[in-house]
Amino acid sequence: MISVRTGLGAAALAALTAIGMATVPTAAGANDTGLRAAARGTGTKIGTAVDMAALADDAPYAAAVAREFDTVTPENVMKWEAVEPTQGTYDWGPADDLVRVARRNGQAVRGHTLVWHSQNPAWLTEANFTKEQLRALLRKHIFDEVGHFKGRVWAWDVVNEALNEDGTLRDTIWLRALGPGYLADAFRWAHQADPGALLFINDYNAEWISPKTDAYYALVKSLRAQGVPVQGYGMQGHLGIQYGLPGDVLENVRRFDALGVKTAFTEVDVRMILPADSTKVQAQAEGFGLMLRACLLVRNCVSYTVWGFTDKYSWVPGVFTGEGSATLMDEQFTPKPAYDTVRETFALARH
Ligand code: 9MR
Repeated sequence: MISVRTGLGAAALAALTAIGMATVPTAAGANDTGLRAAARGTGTKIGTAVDMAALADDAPYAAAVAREFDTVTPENVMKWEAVEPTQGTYDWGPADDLVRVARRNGQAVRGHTLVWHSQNPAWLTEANFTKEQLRALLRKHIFDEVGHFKGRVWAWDVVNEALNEDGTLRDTIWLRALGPGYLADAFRWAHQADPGALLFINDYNAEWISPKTDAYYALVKSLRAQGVPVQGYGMQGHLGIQYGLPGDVLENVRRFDALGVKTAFTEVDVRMILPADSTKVQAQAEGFGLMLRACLLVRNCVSYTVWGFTDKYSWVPGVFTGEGSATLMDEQFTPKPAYDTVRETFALARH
């Protein structure tokens, strides 16, 4: 399953570089190959977040998950509030279902996420526990969850969204209880629980060069220098075309790549202010394309994951009022230009 990038051929590199900001022409006819086929041989897996209710109830959705993607990420069912809603009582059911489906489909699983400030169980509060107890709880959570899925999860988002926009550490229950050492501890515990899993740190607004990504880069560098088992860093990739598309994604990814860490785009979607029109949809395709191109142009970008592939189940309209159309396919699963861009960009990188 796990392929190692051996470097793009010179022709593929030249082709990718020459595309610049333009989108790739759409191939005529139906998508008889799909994204999964297009990504084969590039060293980069194509993935999606999966909505478990949709997977169970919507057959065309489930078929598309199997056809189009090499990896799956549980959109919600591996988060702490989902796996331990009552303290001491685990519910692994939905997450186990996803792992089973992935196995049947020959897909790798990206585990998401172990340490976060959000979607924690209601019982997990600072009022209920001392700092020492919180440290013990975090350690137990990581050992229990990573241990439960040992050998079945390819890569974990160990720590999610640890940074503020100004590059300081986010003030969370974990920073307050454990201090900044919680980052190294979390990775060490996860590595002990499953030495075979790839361990990622993950964040949003991480795609372009900024105070946040300068700090992100410095953090990854310093953790690695201390021997902390951080094998990769994630760029979530939630863009909105109304803000303009970042022109320095490749430059940013390259500096991390030079540290010898793996890159993953982990939650890509490109939203717009509704209603969508053909200009916006074209800009969206460029957004998907520029992130994938940056991924394919560095040595070690192991996966490019979209945060859902159809507008039918996207998180975006529920959170950003008046925005949407953020994914590769509309609500009827009709591919948009972004789908073709992703497919053709992968196809150019095959070697
Ligand atoms: O897509 C997820 C949505 O269904 C949840 O309600 C939400 C809760 O915070 O989390 C969403 O996924 C987030 C991911 O876990 C971390 N990065 C941002 C994603 C979008 O909010």
